[in-house]
Formats: sequence, structure tokens, C-alpha cells
Amino acid sequence: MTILSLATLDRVPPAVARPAYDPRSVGTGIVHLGIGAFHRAHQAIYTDDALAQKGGAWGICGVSLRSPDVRDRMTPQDGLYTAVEKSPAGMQRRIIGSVREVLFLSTERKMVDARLADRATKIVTLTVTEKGYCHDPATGRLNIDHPDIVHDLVQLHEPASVVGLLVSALEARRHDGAGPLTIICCDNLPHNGRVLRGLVATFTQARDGALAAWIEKNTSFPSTMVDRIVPATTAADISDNDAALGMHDAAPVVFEPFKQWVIEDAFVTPRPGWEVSGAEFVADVVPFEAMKLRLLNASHSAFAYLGFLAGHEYIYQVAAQPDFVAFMRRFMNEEVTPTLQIPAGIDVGAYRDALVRRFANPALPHRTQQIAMDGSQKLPQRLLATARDNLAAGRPMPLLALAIAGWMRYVAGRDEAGRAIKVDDPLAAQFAAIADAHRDDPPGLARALFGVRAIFGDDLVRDPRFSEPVTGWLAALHAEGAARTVASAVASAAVNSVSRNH
Ligand code: CS2
Repeated sequence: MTILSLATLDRVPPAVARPAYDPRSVGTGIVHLGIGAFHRAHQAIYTDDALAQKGGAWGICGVSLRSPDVRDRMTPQDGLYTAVEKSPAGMQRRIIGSVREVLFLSTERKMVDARLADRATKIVTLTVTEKGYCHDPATGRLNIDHPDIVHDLVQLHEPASVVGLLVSALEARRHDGAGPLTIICCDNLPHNGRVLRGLVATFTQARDGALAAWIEKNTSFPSTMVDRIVPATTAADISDNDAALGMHDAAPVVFEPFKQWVIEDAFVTPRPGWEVSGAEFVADVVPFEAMKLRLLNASHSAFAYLGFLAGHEYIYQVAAQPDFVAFMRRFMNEEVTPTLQIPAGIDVGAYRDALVRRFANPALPHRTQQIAMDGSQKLPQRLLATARDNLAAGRPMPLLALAIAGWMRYVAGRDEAGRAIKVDDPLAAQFAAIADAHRDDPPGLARALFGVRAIFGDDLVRDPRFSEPVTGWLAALHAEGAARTVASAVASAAVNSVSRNH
């Protein structure tokens, strides 16, 4: 079968849009670390639009950090791939040309280093997932005991961590006079630019004070809020797309119509005209990030744990259960929205309604287990920051507590039929040991999990207004199962009685 590539691009059927520029002529100005589906469905599309309408040497060199898979799929295709937008209203395909090169770090380290140190490279973007930063999720500080950081602090020649890779690139740029760099974290972390800048600064200070001063002057780390639901591409997505294309594309991405990118306007370099694709440049991203993390991502995690336990493989199935929808609405309205500063011009009611609709999109099966992954890295910004604000305001949060209990029930590693759950988390071994010690003992399980300071810090668990409802719901989940517990939680009597107790 013919393979999608620059040489075959003109044979793509007319219904599939093609880049409105010649990808061959685009120079590389961006290095992206972590070229998974999300990047290709989000920043690469903004860049594709910017190239089409504003031009510039803004091709992307995508770097795969952990596996050669994306490189192996995309290199034979000259970096081209299909972007498939799916909604109940239908499907739209277009070929994206902004990714001009894909490298695999382990085997193409020299080329990655050269790209990062190249004068033509002005921007580095990152989607390396929450755990990719080697930080302590509870505090946002560099985890200097992380094996990759320990390695890189001693031996920066072949860095193992993303922070080490950035610092070694900045060292080379300083040495070569390659000029400033704007570094844009696109992961779902609060204050993501500030956090990354802090990690880089801590790491650099431990090595070289002069470099730290250069970095301070020659880099910026704009914070960003990124949003688009992008489930992992499946084999069926690939074969459906091949049929539509009449040729083989090994690397399509599927996603919802909605997209949003809010970027702190703090660039030390030129940038692509991302605004043509809808990117918003603002002075302060924090209220946007908080709104997205605490409404969308928090509800996603709650649906992932409780929905999985209730037997649902996909988010849209959870979002088709009236009790879960009621859960999501009450959680967002009563327990999250009061903690937010709503950015000017945003209608938060419409935003929440849109989230309920987005989750329900049946055209886009998004596995609950995909979202359940790496909870230790996600809970702090999605649920626990809200919990702290609610405690400070004296506001009850029964549904948030139930979501945490759902996470505990999930990481204990057995579903409601007693089958093993594959818990995918950097702390999975610790969770398994805790679960073994507290089988059939929900209060003991809750106590032991609360003791994981990298997640909970040590303030929350000292407050019975937090720990007691979580423990109570965990017992209910064991006794009644998730579907019935969610149903009784959203029945107002249950909500009120929990609130009254605290
Ligand atoms: C999801 C996010 O996997 C997850 O944890 O909550 O990837 C979510 O789909 C995106 O943040 C939406 O923008």
C-alpha cells in the first residue's frame, strides 16, 4: 500500500485538506520534547495554521523521549500525518505538515543536541506528562533523589531527565552564542512555566552559578493552559483512516473539535502567528489553568476512577449515566467554582455545560484507564488544591472526597469483581505494598495512602474535615460499589448528611 509522504501528498483525496504551504520549504524553529498524540493534535495544528497564514521558519523537530515508536512511524512519512477531528456531527481529516523531523533521543542524541543548540531554534515546547519533570507533585520542587536527576547532576553528558536535557542545551547555547530561547511547558501542571523555570534553576544552581545567571537573562518560560481531548490512537483509527486516505498513515491522531491554548505573553524570541489558529496571549494564565485543571481534569479523574470501578471502559459511557452527570455538575458548581477566579469574558456556566457535552462525545472513545494513569502526579493540582481552598473557606466537599476515595479504591489494585487492575503510576509499587497490608480494611488503607506525602503533603490529612469523608466514602465504595455510592452521594439527602457531619 502507498504510504503517506511528501512524494504521495498530492494523491490524497480532495476531501482531506492538505497543508496550504510547501512543507519542504519550511525551516525548523521549534524543538518539541515528547511528540505524543497530544502535541500532534494541539500545538502542531496551531503551528500548521500559523505556517499557512503567517509563514516563518517554524517547522517542528519532534523528539521522542521514551520509545522510538513515533519516530519509526513518522520518519518514513516525512513527518506528515492525518489529524482526524471527530464529533457526533461527523469527521474531518486534514494532513498536517508542521512536523518536519522526528528524532528518538536515545539513538539520535547528537542530532537532538544540535537542534536544541541551533541558532535557528527559538522555541522549545514540551509535553512530557506530569511525571516527566522529576518533581515532587505536592510541592512542585525538583526531586533531587529522583534517579535521573541524581544521574544528571553528576554526569550531564548524556542527560537522563528532561530538566538535564534542557540545562545541557542551554549550556551549549551559552557556549556557542546561539541566543535566547523561549521554553513552553504544555503539560497539565499549575503554573507550569514557573514550575519548569524553578526546576531548571534549582538544577543549574547546583552545577554552575554563571550558567544560572545566563539562563535568567536569556530564557523565558511562559505558562500555558492547553486543552483538547485526545484519546490514544487505536488500530481501528489507523485502518479507518487508511481507507479514507487510500494510502497508509501509521501516525494519525483523533480528537474532539474543541481546542484552546492560552499562553502567557512572555517571549524572549519571535514566535509563530499562533493567534491565527485561536491561541490567546494573556498577562496571567493562572486563572485559566486553575479553571481547566479543577473543572475539566478533576472531573475527568473522578470519572476515570469511579467510572472504571462502576464497570465503564470509556468516559462517554460514564457521561451517559445520569448519576455521574449529576455528580459532575454538583461537584463543579458547588465544590470547585467557588474556589475559582473566573477570567474576564468567560461564562463559567457555559464552560461547565460544554465540559459535560465534551465528555459525552460518543464519537471519541476515551478509556477511563488512560486517564486513571499517574494519579499520584495528577491529584494535587486536580483535586487537592481545591480541597485546600475549600477547607480554608469552611466549605464542605463531599463529592471531591468521594473522587479521592475512588482513586484509593482504584490504586488498591482490585476491581469490584475482585480482578486485578493494572495500576500505571510511578508510585504503583508503593500502592501495591500498602494495599497488601490493608486488604479489607478501608480505614487502614485510607490512613496509609494519606501518608504518601509526595501526594498529600502533610497539612490535608491532619484535617478531619478532609480525611473523615474520604475514609467514609472508601468504606462505602467497598460495601456498595461505585455506581450505588455515586447515586447516593448525589441524592441531596446524602450530600447534606455528609456536609452536616463536618
Ligand atoms: C486527561 C487529559 O489523561 C488525562 O489525565 O484528563 O489528558 C485531558 O484529556 C486533557 O487535559 C484535555 O485537555
